[in-house]
Amino acid sequence: MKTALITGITGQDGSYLAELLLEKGYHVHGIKRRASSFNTQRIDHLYQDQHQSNVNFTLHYGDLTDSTNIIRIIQEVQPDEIYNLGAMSHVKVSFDSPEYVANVDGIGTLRVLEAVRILGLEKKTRIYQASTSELYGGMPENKNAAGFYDESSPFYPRSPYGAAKIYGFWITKNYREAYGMFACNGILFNHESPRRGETFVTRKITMAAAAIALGKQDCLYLGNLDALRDWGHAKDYVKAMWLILQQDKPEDFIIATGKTTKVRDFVQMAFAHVGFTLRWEGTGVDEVGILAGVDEQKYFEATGVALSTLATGVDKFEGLSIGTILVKIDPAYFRPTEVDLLLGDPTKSKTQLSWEPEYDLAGLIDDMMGSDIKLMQKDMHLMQGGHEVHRHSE
Ligand code: NDP
Ligand code: GDR
Repeated sequence: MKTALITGITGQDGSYLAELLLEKGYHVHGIKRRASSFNTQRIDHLYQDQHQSNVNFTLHYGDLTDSTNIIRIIQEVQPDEIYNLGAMSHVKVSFDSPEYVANVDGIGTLRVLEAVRILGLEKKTRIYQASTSELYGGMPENKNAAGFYDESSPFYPRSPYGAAKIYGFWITKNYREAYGMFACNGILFNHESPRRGETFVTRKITMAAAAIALGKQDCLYLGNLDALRDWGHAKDYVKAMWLILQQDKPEDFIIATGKTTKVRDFVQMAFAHVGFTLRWEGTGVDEVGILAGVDEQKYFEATGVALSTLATGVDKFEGLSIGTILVKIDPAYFRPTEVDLLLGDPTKSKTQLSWEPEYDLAGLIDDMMGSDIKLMQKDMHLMQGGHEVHRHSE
């Protein structure tokens, strides 16, 4: 049985990767942070009582800012593979706590690599480092002739997060070259899922579209609608992480779909899932998305609710009718420096890893919307039963 250690196991990717490795027969160890309330919702279904026999899922308390704890856990676990996914991963928030992000996302990577070296595990333990398309910074002049970022495109990070992750990238490459370690960077472009954190733009949109369609929220406030992202599904991307560590020699790989979409169009597609068409009016901070039409059949298929009155202007839900403003701009979501466009070239991963994603953008949005409609309906049942449910759209 192979043994893997995942930092960031409580996050979106950590949870899918843990499922994948368990399916493959690994003993999966994960590092979780101590928090004042539970932060293990994404992996609670994997929990195992450690007193049982045949345990193959084990959690350890720890933090990437604490070398002593990283060394101790790696010594105890003696992992064949380490997936370093732990990070403060929100680009906008990294402008608020840049030093912390440098410590966790940058130096945290060094702590993992150095622990493996200190423990003499350089030849045993393979290391995957969660690198990111944010390294490219969306600089147009750095795209290749075909208009993509590829493994040889220059980096130009545009946030404290990107700057911290570039250190993680280079120190991983350096430990590979200096000490012959099997340490690889996966340069992953944006990937999303029903488990995506609620403050990333895709999840914020799908939760809001579901809540608005069910009459539970009035309006969705967003920042830059013109940003372009290469969005894939996290379930597909964790398969690539595993493949990267199964190769004969350590290398860095881009994982991307090779297609890019504007935030505005993602909004349109999410609302289309519930049969809503949006019309955009105004420019800049005054741009708004207005409800222009409703396909009742699609609404019924998505929500199970027959909506015979909304399209004729008789409000099914208070305040929601054709012409209602559903999307507004809040400049608070603008970033001091923005990454305008990301588009990755997955040729190397497709040819060398034989990696093929199962989801396209439409499939990803269906998955997220289906899940968020169920979530909102569950909230509404609880509220009808007299329970308090609080969700805030940050
Ligand atoms: P999430 O934000 O969902 O998860 C981050 C994980 O890191 C959580 O488990 C979090 O713990 C943990 N973590 C945060 N701070 C620390 C710390 N100080 N010590 C130990 N663990 C910590 O991110 P994703 O799952 O989306 O991403 C996984 C990795 O991939 C991250 O490194 C991210 O930067 C990178 N990445 C993500 C992409 C994406 O599109 N999703 C694209 C490219 C790279 P807790 O649950 O307690 O907060
Ligand atoms: P990103 O993801 O910064 O690409 O980083 P995010 O979903 O936060 O933003 C994508 C784009 O949408 C624009 N945007 C908004 N973003 C948020 N969060 N909230 C809003 O209201 C909003 N309105 C518009 C942003 O300006 C941006 O252009 C993600 C993270 O997972 C990183 O950890 C990872 O490394 C990169 O993807 C690849």
